[in-house]
Amino acid sequence: MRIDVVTIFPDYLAPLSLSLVGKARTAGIVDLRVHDLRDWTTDRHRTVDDTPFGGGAGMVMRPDIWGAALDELLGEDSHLLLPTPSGASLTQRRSESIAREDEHLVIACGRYEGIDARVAAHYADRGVRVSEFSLGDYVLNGGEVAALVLIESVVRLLPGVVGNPHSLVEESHGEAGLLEYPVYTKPPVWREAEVPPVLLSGHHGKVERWRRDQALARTAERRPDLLRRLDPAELDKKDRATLSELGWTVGEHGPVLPSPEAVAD
Ligand code: 6GU
Repeated sequence: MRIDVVTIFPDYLAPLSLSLVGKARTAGIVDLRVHDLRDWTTDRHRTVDDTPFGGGAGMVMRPDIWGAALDELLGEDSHLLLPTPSGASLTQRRSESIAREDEHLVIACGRYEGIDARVAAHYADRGVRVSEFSLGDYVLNGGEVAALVLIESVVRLLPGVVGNPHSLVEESHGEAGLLEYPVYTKPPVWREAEVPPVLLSGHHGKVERWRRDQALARTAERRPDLLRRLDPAELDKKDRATLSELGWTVGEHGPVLPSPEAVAD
């Protein structure tokens, strides 16, 4: 996969030489290049922004500078990604489809109040695949951290990057739609806290059941929104018993937590 990142802070992307992504680059699995947007400016001050039409606080990034950069970097089969707090949330399913389908990503990191809205519209009109994405419901100073997040989440899914592909299966936000169960290692007693005995039992079936129950309980507690989205066909009798103990019932469309009023009736 080829990835081009455009930013006014190329140094922000330095961590992409480290760890797993750094190794994927050295191994030739990903060809990643970081560009300074100011290289496409033509004035002495290398200006990339201007005041917003309609007034208001802050500055907006100029479409002409972005247009010059993106015309040069986008090819026939590129996917243009724009990190913005007003984008659709990045999910594991999105990262998986990018890792599976895209050959070339161009990530345009905005700063200030964002990039002139005509830029995304223009490339979409020209037939480029354009996606505005967000990391979540909070505001960052620019798209650089979001680019790091997107790249790490996609690159680790490329064939040959993660040593044991099985470790991609059971983790949180995997196909089961549940958060991951808690994990433990040696020593078996640490500051008087013991590892759950079932994990030392050597009984594979019991370990699997315990982990599934822990994943269900954690998801119910921390992410009830994810639990509601589970397909009831994926829930067996023991899953339903565990959920029932947690106060949930499995309806036609998935698990539901009866409201206190409904219980009182
Ligand atoms: Cl992608 N960009 C910015 N600036 N803020 C964010 C974000 C992105 N996602 C969440 N907050």
